[in-house]
Amino acid sequence: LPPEDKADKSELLWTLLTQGMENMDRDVESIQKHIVNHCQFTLARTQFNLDSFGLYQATALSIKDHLLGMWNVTQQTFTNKDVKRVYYLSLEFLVGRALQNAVLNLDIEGEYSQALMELGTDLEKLYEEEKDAALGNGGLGRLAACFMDSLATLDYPAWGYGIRYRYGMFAQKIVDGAQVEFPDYWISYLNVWEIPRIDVSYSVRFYGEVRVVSDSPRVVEWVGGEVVQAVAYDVPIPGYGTKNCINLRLWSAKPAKEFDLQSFNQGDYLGAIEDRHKSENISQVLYPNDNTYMGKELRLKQQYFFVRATLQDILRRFLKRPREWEELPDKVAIQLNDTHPSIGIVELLRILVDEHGLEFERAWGIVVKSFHFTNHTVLPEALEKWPVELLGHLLPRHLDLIYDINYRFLQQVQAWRPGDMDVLARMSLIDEAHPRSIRMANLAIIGSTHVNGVAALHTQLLKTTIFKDFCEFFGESKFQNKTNGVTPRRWLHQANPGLAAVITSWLESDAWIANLDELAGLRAHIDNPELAADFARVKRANKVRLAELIQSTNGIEVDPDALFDIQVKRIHEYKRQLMNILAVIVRYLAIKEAVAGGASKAELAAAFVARVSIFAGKAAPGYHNAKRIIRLITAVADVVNNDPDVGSLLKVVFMPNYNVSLAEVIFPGTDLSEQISCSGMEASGTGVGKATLNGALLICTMDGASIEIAEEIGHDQVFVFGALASEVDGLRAQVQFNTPPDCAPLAKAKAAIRDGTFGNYDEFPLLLDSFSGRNDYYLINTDFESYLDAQARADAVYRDQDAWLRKAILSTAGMGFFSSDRTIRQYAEEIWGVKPCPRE
Ligand code: Z16
Repeated sequence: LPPEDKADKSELLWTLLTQGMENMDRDVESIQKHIVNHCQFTLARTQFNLDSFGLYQATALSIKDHLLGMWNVTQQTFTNKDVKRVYYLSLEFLVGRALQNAVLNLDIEGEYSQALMELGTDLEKLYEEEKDAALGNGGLGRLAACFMDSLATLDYPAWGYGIRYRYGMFAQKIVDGAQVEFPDYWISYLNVWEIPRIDVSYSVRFYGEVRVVSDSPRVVEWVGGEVVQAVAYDVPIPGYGTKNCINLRLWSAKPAKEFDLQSFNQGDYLGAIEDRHKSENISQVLYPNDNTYMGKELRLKQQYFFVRATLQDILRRFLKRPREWEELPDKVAIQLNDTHPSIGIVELLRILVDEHGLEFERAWGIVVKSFHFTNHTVLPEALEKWPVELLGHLLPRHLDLIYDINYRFLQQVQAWRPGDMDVLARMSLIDEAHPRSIRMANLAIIGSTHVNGVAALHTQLLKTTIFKDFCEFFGESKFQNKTNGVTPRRWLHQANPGLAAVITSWLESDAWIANLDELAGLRAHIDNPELAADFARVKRANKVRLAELIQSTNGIEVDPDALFDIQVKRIHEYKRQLMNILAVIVRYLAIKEAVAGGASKAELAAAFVARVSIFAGKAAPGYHNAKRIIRLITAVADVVNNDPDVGSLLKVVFMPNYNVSLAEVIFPGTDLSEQISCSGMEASGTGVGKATLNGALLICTMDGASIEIAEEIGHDQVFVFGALASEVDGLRAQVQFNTPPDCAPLAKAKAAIRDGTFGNYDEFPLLLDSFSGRNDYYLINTDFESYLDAQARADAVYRDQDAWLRKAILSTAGMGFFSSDRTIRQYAEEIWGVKPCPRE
């Protein structure tokens, strides 16, 4: 506290607050008292109504108290040192469960485990009581969560900002083989991890009009419309091996403080109350689209609501000391996670010009220096383009400013390439096609200092294709690569305690948890059969655990010794789950043919490696073809799993409701990880890192992060196939203008679907049409035989378990580079200019 705030408080209060919970006792007895206190006084439960969920909550509350002590001192340190902070702005944070993560990061699992055992319960069981915080769709949202873990662990002065959706990612059930969505009402009665900050609240305006206050100097104000209130909810994020604890601030929409007195006075009391509550809609629900843009007004409202509250909060913190506006980029770096928060660029400009009277060019200079932008996709259907009319209606002043920005920018472009009207049309913030729309990626590029892609190939594609003009205009140095990583705390230490223990014992140190490069030390033991035996034992145990889960959720019995072949991720045509299931059909038909030809059990076993094909992932509710793919997978599973000819040679499993917690069970039990996107289309992929870290082998195209992973772990470890990104355009043209026939195995698989082998569902003809002949945009036919060949190579290696284990160990050993700690350090040093700020 600054001295003047301290003045009216007693010395005793000051001392107690400073000591706070900082040095909370970590002994078993204190932990027990602390938990029981929360049972009695926070939750008001007694021995008569204390269930496991209550005990989980009390345990989590006691852990949160530890975190808050750390949190307070961390924040005070950042303030006292007046360091530059980084703000990570993301519409998504796919955090998952928090209890075990916090317990492990605090290194207090032993004490809690014993404390609870003596209270007659099992800490591991309590972990399972927690609902996932699923405030994200997939890769982009989980990346944000991994980044928060790394930012805290590396002591960076960072804040995350997001939205506190009441309904997170929908829950997926499979009903009659098809996806059905259910609401994820995750904050049921008390979210133990959050601190409501009713005092931290900002107003946000929508609609209304722009009024000219004076002509010269030109002063305008934005008035009228609707006003809602954003209230902060803080979630503490602990680091590993540090006493730093950073903050994730999530905004929730509430009715405005300045409610419409008039309608109250006109006597429409109930109507007025109703209107007030409509404002809460804004933070109700996460839009469930991954890699597709949906131009809904409510989504733009969410985006603006989010950046308006966040920027007010950032500026309030910045202005706590007397400052020049030019210092803003020295104290603040704002990272935009995709274009979703990019209207923030215009909002900061508006604040500086309209609210603080800065001249336009001066304000724009400060804005550009403060923002940085990450792109996560080259798919055209995912790029946000807001219709001019929609944006202008909701945010009239912002549309004016976008025109102003564009006018000045296009003048520069014109000076750069005089007479080139095409380049002007391409680089303009306005797409003139009907309906006219604002290209948010163009806005994010010209409003930021750095733009980055998320893997080497992806960044290269940005520079040479969709952002080529901008790269030439601004120069290459503005465009950087930051290859994605995953946090080894959640994805190895927490998810795979067995493998973590093996690694720690062979490296004779657990330093790898905070420095993943240490994994390379495993290579020194690669010829030691005992290491292979340890790897094999752990993998088998993890496969048994996964098999038990499959048994209980799907009712399917699978053999833990079979090859577990796994593709888990959002369902998308470019990710080609369809190609995977078609290859499964080919395998099934081959088994059937062998049986029909009279093959004996032994001959079958010699011809086929026993496999379990596991799928999981959600389809966006409006994405029909993705839902059809799920329908096909479940239909194939029904037939294959119940075919006595097949037995345990092949099982097909679609696990419902893929989420972070399920991923924590699946990746440790994976033998073969499918990363089979059409080349050039998966920006990075992050599941690939989680599987490989856990000793899975990769079957993959040369796409996204797989390329760099193959390089790091050694190409020998990887089953590569398919067209290269550089070949895709040419091959597509060929498919279009000189359509090749289906290759024989693909033709067979399609024929089996068509002739009803897997049932006669309406969806199947539509699905088949969607990728047949000239429609094969994702090059399934083109890559199919090469894919089957890669699968055959995987089978051959799996038969030689020593060879397989060697590759598995080398896979894990080479993953040091793919820690999100490395990624975050690169962002900090090469983009943000922030330094670690450990607590005093
Ligand atoms: C998303 O999850 C991704 C991209 C995007 O435009 C929107 C969403 Cl919601 C994914 C990419 O598809 C994936 O390749 C990448 O690994 C991930 O973002 C994180 O960068």
